[in-house]
Amino acid sequence: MKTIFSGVQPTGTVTLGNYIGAFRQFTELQHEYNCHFCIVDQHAITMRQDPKELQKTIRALAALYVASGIDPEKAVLFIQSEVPAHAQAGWLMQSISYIGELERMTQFKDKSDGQEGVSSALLTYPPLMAADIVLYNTDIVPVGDDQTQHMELTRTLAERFNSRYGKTLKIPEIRVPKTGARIKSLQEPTRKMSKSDPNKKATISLLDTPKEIEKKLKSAVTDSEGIVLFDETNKPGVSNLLAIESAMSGATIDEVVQKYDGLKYGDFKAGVAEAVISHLSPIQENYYNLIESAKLDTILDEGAQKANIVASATLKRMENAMGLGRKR
Ligand code: ATP
Ligand code: LTN
Repeated sequence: MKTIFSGVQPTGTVTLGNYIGAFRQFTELQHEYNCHFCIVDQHAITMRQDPKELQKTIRALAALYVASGIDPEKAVLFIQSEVPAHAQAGWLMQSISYIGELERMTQFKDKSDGQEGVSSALLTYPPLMAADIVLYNTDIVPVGDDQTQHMELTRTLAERFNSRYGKTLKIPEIRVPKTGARIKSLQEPTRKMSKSDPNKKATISLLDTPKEIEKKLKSAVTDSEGIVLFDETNKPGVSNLLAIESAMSGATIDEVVQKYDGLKYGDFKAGVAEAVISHLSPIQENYYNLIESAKLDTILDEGAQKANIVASATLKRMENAMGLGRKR
């Protein structure tokens, strides 16, 4: 059976973009693959976080993974910082990364642009991500398409490791969803919807109430044409809403376009809101049942234990290959 690894940062409430680009794939894949899903809290601290808030966000993210359909009997769900091999292997991957290639990462450029006191961990984020992935002998990494560049670097680093130290690591492949790989901001539909966007009107969170969802979609930026058509270049706002409804209802984009043929944007937005609300309501119900439960802790404890076994074995192989410590 092939192995899957993916991670989501606990940096805010999971958005519809994360759900459509990542979570939705995870729940489908868990039936066919040996899956590992991680709450990458060590990645989150590459930007400044409030410790109390971070702890809450980690738990909420864990609950949302399970509420969206991750079955702990089928997939290993765990918190990155509870498996020490990640930080250790991250250091090893840093030692084979070049500063120049890290500085070229667009996520680094975007997140450091205009900031004072940029953390050095923001620069060395990709070798940690590469470590996350190779530790589980991962074949496939399901992510949204904003992670393409990081995945290319992950492959480069794994190949570099193997060519320097002998074949030790598996070279992973990226998997992006056919539709919904990049859900856009509701306010600036040329930018991606992002958990950490300070403008709350731009994102729909998985925990938004029906009223909030209706309101945000009503004020979503579209265009002045008044025709519901899929054209990402000329009609990014409308196309984004079409992609959202298609992901929520399971209908194809063409079917959704047909549904709104001849209708006004007001009706279109109300229809999209209805599709989002009915898709999210069972997830929200599961979430509120789980968030305070001891069951969630058991899932995370067991997940960390299982992850530790695989990850520490790979770490040992990496250290041996590099000649660290004494031969074991
Ligand atoms: P942040 O705002 O803190 O950078 P984020 O919203 O970009 O967070 P991540 O934790 O970086 O979210 O990503 C989690 C997963 O969601 C990744 O697989 C990523 O590719 C995917 N993803 C993030 N944003 C979108 C989006 N707008 N559309 C589709 N997939 C997305
Ligand atoms: N960089 C990713 C989060 C992430 C990840 C990973 C995704 C960290 N480690 C390993 C897949 C596999 C992001 O910003 N979305």
